[in-house]
Amino acid sequence: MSTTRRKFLQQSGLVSASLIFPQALHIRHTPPVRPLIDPNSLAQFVDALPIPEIARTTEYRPSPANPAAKLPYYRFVMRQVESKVHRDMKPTRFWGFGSSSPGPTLETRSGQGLLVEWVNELPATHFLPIDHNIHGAEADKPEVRAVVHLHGAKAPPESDGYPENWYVPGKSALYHYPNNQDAAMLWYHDHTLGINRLNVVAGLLGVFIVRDAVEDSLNLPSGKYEIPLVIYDRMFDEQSQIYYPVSPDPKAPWVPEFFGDAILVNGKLFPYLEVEPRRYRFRVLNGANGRFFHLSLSNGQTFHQIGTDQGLLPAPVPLDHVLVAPSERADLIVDFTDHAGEQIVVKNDAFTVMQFRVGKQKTKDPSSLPSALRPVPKIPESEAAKTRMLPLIEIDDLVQNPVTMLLNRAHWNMPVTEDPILNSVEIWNLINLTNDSHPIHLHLVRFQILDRRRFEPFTFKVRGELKYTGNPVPPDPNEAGWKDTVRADPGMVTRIIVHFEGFVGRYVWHCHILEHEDNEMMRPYDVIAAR
Ligand SMILES: [Cu+2]
Repeated sequence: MSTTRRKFLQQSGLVSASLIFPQALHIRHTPPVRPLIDPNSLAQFVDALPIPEIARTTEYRPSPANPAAKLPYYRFVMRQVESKVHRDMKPTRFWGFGSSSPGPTLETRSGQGLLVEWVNELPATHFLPIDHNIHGAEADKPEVRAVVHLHGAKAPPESDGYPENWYVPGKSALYHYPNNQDAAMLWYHDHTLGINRLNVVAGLLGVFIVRDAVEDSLNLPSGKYEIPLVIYDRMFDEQSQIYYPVSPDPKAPWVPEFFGDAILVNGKLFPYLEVEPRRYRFRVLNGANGRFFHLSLSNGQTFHQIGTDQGLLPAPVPLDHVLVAPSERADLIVDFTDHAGEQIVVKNDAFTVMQFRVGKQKTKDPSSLPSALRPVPKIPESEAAKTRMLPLIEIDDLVQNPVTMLLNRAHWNMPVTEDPILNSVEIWNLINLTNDSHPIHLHLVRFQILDRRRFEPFTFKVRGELKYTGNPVPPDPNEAGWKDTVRADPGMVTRIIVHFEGFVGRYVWHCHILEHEDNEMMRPYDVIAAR
């Protein structure tokens, strides 16, 4: 069947669904060589949800910023590991940190800097299909390369995991995270130019939590009642090994999106978690390459979102579904108090993700869900020193299959075009001329969403004029906090307002659909010193 994505959309009437859920798009892949495991053939809820261990250290080393001060030093080793995704599957080969994927969780407090030595002890060959046509992944580059970025961190440029700063097995990099930022759930993952999508699918990701006094004062569920849920999709062959699809052209195996049919939570397929009938705090991360999760509970109960990418919202937002784009975080409070003895399934639309088994025994719950969390003062638009017009573009071949995707019409290796001045405020207009929703992420900074507004793409393409066809739509209540990743929906101009704080230097901004990012949907940007 040679249906292209566009024709499929037109035929199926899925255009509007695809605006938010790009997995509704039809993607052209060649069939896998080996048959795949059908997750629906496996028993559900036979494995307990694993919770990544908290990293511990007793070692201190001098701070690069102030050698008189000593900072906790951690050594995280990237290596090939095996783990069972499901009771009835064979062990799966992963690339993890230490002995697991997701790797150990790092926890720290706001203002408590730390050092991580990210060590590459991966094997000499990659087990996923590299496309040597992709910029940065040419055949003369070593096959196995890695560099770690801490997503959401306000880190100096030399510790940000710049995609070209990759290194090979046997090498390491010592990064300094000052953590001068609010409590939030960050996450670390590979960011290597040209093979990022493959290294993350292989398993190079983990959670990093920053805490602060504001969070402490709220009496939220904590300790064993606060649980990270790292959710991503994979495909497995009948040997239980990770399968990553390829295009029909063996010389150019890149595929424009990856959607697996097996949804893993903390590395397990269909896990269950035994909970007490009380409040829990779930720190949800969408760690998928391209899948947007639209999560709900099978009993229809309402839950509350208290935080987003860069920490707490002004107030809890009651929800019965939550949409989480790749790399977005949702900090959720779920109250099981009235559900003793029930079994509640987490659904991703029609699909099963995991199960909560609520105990029958009543327990004390000293935690609270405050009605106000913290102020998030709006940055006034009048403070913006500059407004940038940044089109998101997809370039297709003659049969409308995507060939590459661009930000601001520029390729990775072209000169820097975004160069905000340190401590200045800018408004970025993300003008989406494609049919996909792109989760756009800026390194270093946090930002606020101003609005999204429908426009006429044709007029913009031909005359470069923005002709709006709708009214500005404010961000959803659960987006009305500090963000570092924003859905730029198709046919919309998404406006964000950014205060460029922290450090001068070179960073990147990119689409967090990793197949897009690897294929040119990433640009360097410079924070420059005021003259
Ligand atoms: Cu994208």
